[in-house]
Amino acid sequence: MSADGFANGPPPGARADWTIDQGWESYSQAEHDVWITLYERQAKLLPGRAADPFLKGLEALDLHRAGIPDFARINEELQRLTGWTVVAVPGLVPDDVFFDHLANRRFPAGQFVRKAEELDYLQEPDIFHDVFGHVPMLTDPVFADYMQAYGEGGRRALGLGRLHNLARLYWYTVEFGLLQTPQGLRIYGAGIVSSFAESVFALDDPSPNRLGFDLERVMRTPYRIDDFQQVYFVIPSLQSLLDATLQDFAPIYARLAEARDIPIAAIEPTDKVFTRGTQAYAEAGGRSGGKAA
Ligand code: HBI
Ligand code: FE
Repeated sequence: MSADGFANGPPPGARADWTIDQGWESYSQAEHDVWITLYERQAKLLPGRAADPFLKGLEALDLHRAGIPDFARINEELQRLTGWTVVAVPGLVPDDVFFDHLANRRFPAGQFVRKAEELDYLQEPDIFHDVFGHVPMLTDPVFADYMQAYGEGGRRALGLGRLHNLARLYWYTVEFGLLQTPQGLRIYGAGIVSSFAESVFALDDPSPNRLGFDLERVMRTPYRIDDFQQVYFVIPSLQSLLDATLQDFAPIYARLAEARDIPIAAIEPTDKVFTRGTQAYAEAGGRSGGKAA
């Protein structure tokens, strides 16, 4: 939604904090079937690809295969585990609203589900992206703390005009992050784990760079919103991600104000390189023209 889409406050029927009732009983069987199709596909694909905290969260919340989960039900378990709750929103909400929810351990999830004909690509996060992609990681205490710290940092970044830097941190961790494990790289980012094709591309394709996570470096790196990422950043542990947010960002923001962006496909001399990508997919035109290997 464009920025002015937020100019006149929450849409009709939404509360001042942009939340709405999920209205679980009003989902049609066709909508439940879309969830089941997406769920079954990912549930088969992800063991051995998704990070353990994600798979454990999926089990703990029993995002069962019988259809779209009722937020009231999953919130009982989620609240008990980490104090988080999922709240329904009509779609993207303004940054300040978004950060305020996260800072209060409320995850705003789209209430709508994608159409059967847009199974593999949609512009705005729907309930599958948000609830299947994001919510299982919120059962992990360390990641739950990270997401709240992100919300608090977001409010500060807004005030300092550094939102675009912080949005990159969110993008390359919460949405498209990879975790290093003794068994190899595993996915924890919601944008990957909720996507059939990117769950394969992000780990297996020789095209993207895979680089060690560094907070300041990530904040200087633009990202793709319309196609697979050209670079993925790898963290050694969820704790290291939380630790990175517990430092004072003011000196970082001061240096960022003087630093140039790093070209999206570039590898810096200081980067820890897991994969030096070919960029073949992006150079062949990506989703429109390119084929994953
Ligand atoms: N709103 N519902 C919703 N979901 C998001 O992921 C979201 C948002 N508003 C703003 C936003 N994300 C990003 O701009 C921030 O992460 C920076
Ligand atoms: Fe998301």
